[in-house]
Amino acid sequence: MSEAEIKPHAGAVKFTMLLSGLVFVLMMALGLIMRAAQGEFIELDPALFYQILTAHGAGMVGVAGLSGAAIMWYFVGRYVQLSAAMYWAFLGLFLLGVVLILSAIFLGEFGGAWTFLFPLPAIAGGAWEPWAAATFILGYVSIGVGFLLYYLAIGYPVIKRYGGLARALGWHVVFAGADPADGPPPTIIAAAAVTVFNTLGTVVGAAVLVASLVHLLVPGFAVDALLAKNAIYFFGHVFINASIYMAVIAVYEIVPEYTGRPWKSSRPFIIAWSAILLFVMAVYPHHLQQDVVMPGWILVMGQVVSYLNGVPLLAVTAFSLGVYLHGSKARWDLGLSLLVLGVGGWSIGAIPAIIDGMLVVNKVMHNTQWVPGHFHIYLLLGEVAMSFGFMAWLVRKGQASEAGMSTLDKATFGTYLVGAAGFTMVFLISGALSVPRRWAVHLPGWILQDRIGTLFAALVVLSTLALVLKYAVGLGRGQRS
Ligand code: HEM
Ligand SMILES: [Cu+2]
Repeated sequence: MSEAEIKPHAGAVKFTMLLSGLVFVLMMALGLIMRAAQGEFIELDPALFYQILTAHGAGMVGVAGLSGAAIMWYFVGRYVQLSAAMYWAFLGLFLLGVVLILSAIFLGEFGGAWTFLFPLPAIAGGAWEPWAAATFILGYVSIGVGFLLYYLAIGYPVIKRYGGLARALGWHVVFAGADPADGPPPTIIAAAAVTVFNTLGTVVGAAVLVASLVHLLVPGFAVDALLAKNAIYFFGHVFINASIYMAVIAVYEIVPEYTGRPWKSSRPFIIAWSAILLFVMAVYPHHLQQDVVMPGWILVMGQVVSYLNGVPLLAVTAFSLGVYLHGSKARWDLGLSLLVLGVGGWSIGAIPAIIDGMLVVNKVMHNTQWVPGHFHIYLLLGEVAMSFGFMAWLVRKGQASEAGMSTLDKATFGTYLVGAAGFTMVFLISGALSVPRRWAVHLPGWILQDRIGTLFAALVVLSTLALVLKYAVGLGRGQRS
């Protein structure tokens, strides 16, 4: 499909990315406020801290999903005809969900965290009314329905065009000996895999949301708390990982413009994506390793799959990226730098995640800041970096190979890198020193680290603001021919 044919989608995607960029900055500002409050730079009512924590968690996970979805839409649109109406329906439901969630938190004072862990929304101890929790849950339902429409809008034309789901995943190449050249492009393989696992994740999420909602309205309606926790973490783990797996498509599509070497659907690539499809779902019990009532084999599976989970990621994406870049004449600009940073940060962030997935470590680390430490690495230095890399590429001047990097670009990139690396390292160090996560008020001995973390966070907010401004100015100027 030619560039001209995807133009109508490009407008919707560019608008979504502008929205995402603004929400990223806004939610980062909320994060900065929380960190500054922990460090006693400012005073914050603990009730408000938990509302902000809820808004930051739900908002960030949501906008990571949104930006990832926009990226995947943009590139899948290169291969199949997509329905613009479906995209707007998705975006409309998403925004409706945002309004409901923000009302629940800031009007209804809901502070039960983005994980809405059962039965917390219903037993608020007077902190919020049941309607606030119900509104929060309805907001999630709206976003969930939006995502189901989105995956339908991608899955149906992909399956039709490539002759079935198995072929879209490239299985005829691996199992039936077809030539890899006859396989689908990397974007389609990734899109097919994400469509399968995130549809399953969203459906499981919807089921536990509805059960929680009924429980709120009819308190006599009993839900098995352990089952609900399994469902919530299956959904939460799969959803946030899907955001990165969608965003990485930008790497497959854009990096070849710089290196002049197309990203190939080799057999290892196809096998790795099928492995991801299984692992991303099988690994979720690493969130339940403190639940001693869980069957032992499930927890052991969570640990073992945690090890395996990193392999396709590193082998396929990080290693191939290195090979494609090595010895190529790629000229570095802001877009390429951020995309490469995204893959690097994602891979590095997997290491503390694997460590936390080990039962013996999890016993002592799980409710410490080690956890926000590891996931802020692969989100800030992973998904977010990829999203801003895609945005920088969208508004680049001239051909990818001609652009280069201005002094301002270098300063912005450097500040973001130092800020995000420092901010996440401080979380990891605090976690290793057993500072608990999700505490509004910190003990005197933790304040120094909190303050250092706050300063690094300020660098992240500043440089992200610069990235959004550059993108907005670039959009205003009208894009490349
Ligand atoms: C300047 C950037 C950021 C700052 C300053 C920041 C700050 C924070 C802080 C202070 C917490 C609470 C830590 C604790 O438990 O003690 C937190 C939690 C969290 N952050 Fe961020 N963050 C930033 C960026 C992001 C990004 C980019 C994402 C995702 C795309 C994200 C997702 C989350 C999530 C999911 C939580 C967990 C909420 C919970 O425990 O319920 N953050 N963040
Ligand atoms: Cu997980």
